Amino acid sequence: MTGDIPTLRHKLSGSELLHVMATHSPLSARLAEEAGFDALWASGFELSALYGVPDASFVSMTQHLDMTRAIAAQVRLPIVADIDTGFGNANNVFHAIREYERAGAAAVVIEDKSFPKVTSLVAGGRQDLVRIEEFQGKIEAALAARRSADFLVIARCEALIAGLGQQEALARCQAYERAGADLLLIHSKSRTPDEIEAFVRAWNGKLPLVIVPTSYPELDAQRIAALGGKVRMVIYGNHAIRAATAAMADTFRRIRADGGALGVQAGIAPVEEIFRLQGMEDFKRLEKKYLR
Ligand code: SPV
Ligand code: MG
Repeated sequence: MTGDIPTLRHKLSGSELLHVMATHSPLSARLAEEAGFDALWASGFELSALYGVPDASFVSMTQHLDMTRAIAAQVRLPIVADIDTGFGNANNVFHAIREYERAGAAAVVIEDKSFPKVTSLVAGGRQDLVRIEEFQGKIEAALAARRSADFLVIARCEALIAGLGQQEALARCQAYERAGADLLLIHSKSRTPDEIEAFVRAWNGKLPLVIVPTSYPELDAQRIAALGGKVRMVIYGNHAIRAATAAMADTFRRIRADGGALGVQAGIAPVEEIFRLQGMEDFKRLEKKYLR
C-alpha cells in the first residue's frame, strides 16, 4: 500500500479479476474511476486517436508521459502505462521506466514488436516481432530500472497477433517469465474467444495473464472465471475513445440537422456536471477564502 491507496500489486494479491479501463485524459480517467474500475490503461491507441494519427509509434514518449502524469495527478487508481515497444531498444526501456515510475504509473506494458510498431487490431497490419533474447533484455532492463518492487513490468506477447500460432506464443511467454516479468499480456485479434481461451488453457507457467478482449467481447468476467483464475486482469483497450467518438459524432450530426442545440440538450452532460468534474467547488471555496 502507498498511503491509503492500494498498489496494483496489492490489488493483484486478492483473487478478484481486475477490470482496467482505457483512458486518454484526466477527464476520461476520472469517469472510469467513478464507474468503479480497479485501474486505468493509459492507452497508446487512444492517445494516437485523440491526435488523429495512426497508433504506429507516431506519438512520442513525451506526449504519452505527459498524459500519464496528468492522469496520475487527478485520480487515485493505479495506472497501467502502455509503453508500446519501449520507444527503442533496452536502453530506451531503462530510461522510459525511470520516467514512467516518476510520473506516477503503477505498471508498464512492453510489447515484443519491433519499433516502429503498427497497431495490433488493424487488418493486414505489419506485425514484426523482435527476437526472444532481445525482448528478454528489455524486460531485464525494465526490472533493473524500477525503484520500487511494487512497480510492475508486464510483458506483452504479440505472437498470436502476428499469426505465429500458439506454440510460438507459449514459448515466448515462457521466455518472458524466465526473464522476470511480473505478468504476461497475451493479445489476439480473433473474432471469437477461442484462440485466447485455448492459449489460457495451455498456459502452464506461474505468471498471471492479462487479456484485452476488444475483438471478442463475449469473453466477459463470468467466462474468464471459467478459465480457472489464470487471467487476473482484463483491459478494455479502447472503449473510452470509441464511446466519446460515437457520442460526439451523434451530437454534432443532430445539431447540424436540427439547425440548433435544443434537441441534444437532454442527452448531453449538463454544464454543471463538467464544473463538478473540473473541481469548480474547490475553486470557489479557495477563492472565497483567499481572494481579498
Ligand atoms: C492500446 O490501447 O493502445 C493497446 C491495445 O495497445 S490494442 O489497441 O488492442 O493493441
Ligand atoms: Mg497500445
